[in-house]
Amino acid sequence: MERSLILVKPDAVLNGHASAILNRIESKGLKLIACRMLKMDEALARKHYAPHVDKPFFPSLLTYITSAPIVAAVFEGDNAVARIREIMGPTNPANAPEGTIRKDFGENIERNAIHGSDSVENAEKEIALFFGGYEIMDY
Ligand code: IDP
Ligand code: MG
Repeated sequence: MERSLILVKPDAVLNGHASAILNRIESKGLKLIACRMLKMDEALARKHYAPHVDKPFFPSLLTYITSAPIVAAVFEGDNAVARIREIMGPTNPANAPEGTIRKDFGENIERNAIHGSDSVENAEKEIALFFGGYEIMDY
């Protein structure tokens, strides 16, 4: 069964939308199999966003993503990666369709409420990064 990692980002946690965002995914039939709350530090952010470290927006992204707690979760289901990307909407909330998480909870292209893995391969890497040494449920 396919798995995907999501992060409820600092803006959404600060605005009190963490459980609403998890519910958007759970209510579409994806199974919650791991969940933890943490504050990302710079080292974790640099690993998670490795493809973006040389981009002009990275310094701002680093400040933002380490600024407040996040909720990390793993969901499981058929086509979990693609289905969650669809439920999230595109990177920029301004371009996101009605009813997507980023449309309803995102503030701007940076503070866009949620991260979701973009491929099965990256999902496995991201799950190892956030849940290495933590329990993932089988039920
Ligand atoms: P994704 O989260 O939709 O996969 P990516 O291109 O992988 O988008 O970018 C990772 C994160 O970096 C975005 O979710 C957003 O928080 C931030 N980001 C991406 N592009 C920009 C930008 O042009 N300006 C500011 N922040 C950005
Ligand atoms: Mg991405």
